[in-house]
Amino acid sequence: MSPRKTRLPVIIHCDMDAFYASVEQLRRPELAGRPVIVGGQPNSRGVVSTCSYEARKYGVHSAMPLAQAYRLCPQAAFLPPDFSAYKEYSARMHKIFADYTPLIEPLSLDEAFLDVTASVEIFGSGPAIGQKIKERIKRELGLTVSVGVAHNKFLAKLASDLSKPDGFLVVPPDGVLEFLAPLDVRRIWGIGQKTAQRLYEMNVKTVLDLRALPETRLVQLFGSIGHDLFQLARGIDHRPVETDRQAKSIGRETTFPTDINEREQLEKVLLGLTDDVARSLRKEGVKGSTVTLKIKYGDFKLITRSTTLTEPTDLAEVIFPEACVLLRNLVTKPVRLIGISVHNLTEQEKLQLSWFEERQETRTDLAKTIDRIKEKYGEKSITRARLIKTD
Ligand code: TTP
Ligand code: MG
Repeated sequence: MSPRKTRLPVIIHCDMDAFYASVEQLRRPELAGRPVIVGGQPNSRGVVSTCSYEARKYGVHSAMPLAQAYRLCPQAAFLPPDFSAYKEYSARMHKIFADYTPLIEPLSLDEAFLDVTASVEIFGSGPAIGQKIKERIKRELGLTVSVGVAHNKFLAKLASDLSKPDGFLVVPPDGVLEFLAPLDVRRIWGIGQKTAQRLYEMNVKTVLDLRALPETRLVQLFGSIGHDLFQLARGIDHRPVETDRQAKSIGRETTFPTDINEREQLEKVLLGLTDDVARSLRKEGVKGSTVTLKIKYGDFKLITRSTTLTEPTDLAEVIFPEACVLLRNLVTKPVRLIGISVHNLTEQEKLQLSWFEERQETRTDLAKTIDRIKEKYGEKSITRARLIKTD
C-alpha cells in the first residue's frame, strides 16, 4: 500500500462580498455606502441577484422579488446586472489566485477553493497566503473578499462564510471541534430545511448535539448521507480541490444480475474493474491521485467514498488496495452495483518524477507490456491468478 500524506492539506476559500453590487459601487462612486440592489427595475417581475450590505440591513436578499425589495428599501439604487463587468473582475481575481497555486476550483464567478498545500514553502503559511490574496484583491481590484483558511474544503468555506463581510478566519487543526460545536446544524453541508427540521424535532440544534448521535443512528435516519453528517460534524472532509481539468475522471462500474453481499466476491469484481481503469489511464497517458469507490445497495441507496494518494498513479496494484480499504466497512447489506473511478488526473509528461514515482515507473512499464499482450492476443491471454474462475 502506498504511504499516506503526513502533512495536512492547506485549503483557502475566497468569496467576494456582495459581488455584483460591489462592482457597481466601484464603477459609480456616488453609490458607495448606499443601498444598491442588482436585478432590474423595482416594478419588473424579476428577482434580486444580490444587494449591497447597506440594503441587507432592510431585510433585502438574493432571490427576493424586486417588488418586495422595493417595499423594504425604496431609497435603494436599482440596477440591471452587467455580466461582462462581473466576468472581468472574476478573471482578475483568478489571475491573483494563480500567482499562488494552479489548484483552483471555481464555484461561481466570485467564489473559489484554492489548494495551497504545496505553495507554503514558497509563499509562507496558509494564513499568510490568504492574507496576501485578500490584500491584493483590495489593492488591485478595489473589492473586499472574505477568506477562510483550514485543512479541508468544508471548514475553509465555513470560515469565510462566518466571517463575512471583509472577513478573514483561520481554523487551526486542533481547534476544529471547538469551532464547530456551537454552530447551528444547518451550517453543515447537506443539511437543508427538511433535514434540519427533523433534527430540531429531536432537539439536535448545534453541531455538538449532532455529535452525540452514533453513525448508525444517523444512517438509519437519513440514509447514506448519514455517514457524511457523522464525518462533517467532526470536521472531517476528504473531498479534494478539483480544477476543471481534474474534475474529469476515468471509471468503470458494473451492475450484478443478483445482489452480492460477500466482500471477497466484491473485491474480485473490483480488481477486474480496477485493472480496466488502470489500463485506460495508461492508454490516455494520465495518472490520477484520487480514488473513488461507488456502491449501490439492493435498496438503491448510493454511497461514494474517496481517498487521496500520496502520488498520482496508473497502476492497479496501487489503486486496488486503496479501493479495498474504502470497501471494508461498506458491505453491510447486499450490493447491486459497484464502481471505481480515478480522478485528479495529471498528464504523464507534466509530472516531475519523485523517488517514489520512479519506482512506480518500472511497474508501469511492466503493466504496459501486459496491455500490449492483451491487445495482440486477446483479453484472456494473460490475467491475474485471482481473477481465474475456480468453479
Ligand atoms: P454570493 O457569493 O452568494 O453573494 P454575494 O457575493 O452577492 O454576497 P456575499 O457573498 O457577501 O454574501 O453570489 C455571488 C453573486 O452571484 C452575487 O453577487 C450575485 C449572483 N447571485 C445571483 O444572481 N442570484 C442568487 O440567488 C445568488 C445567491 C447570487
Ligand atoms: Mg460572494
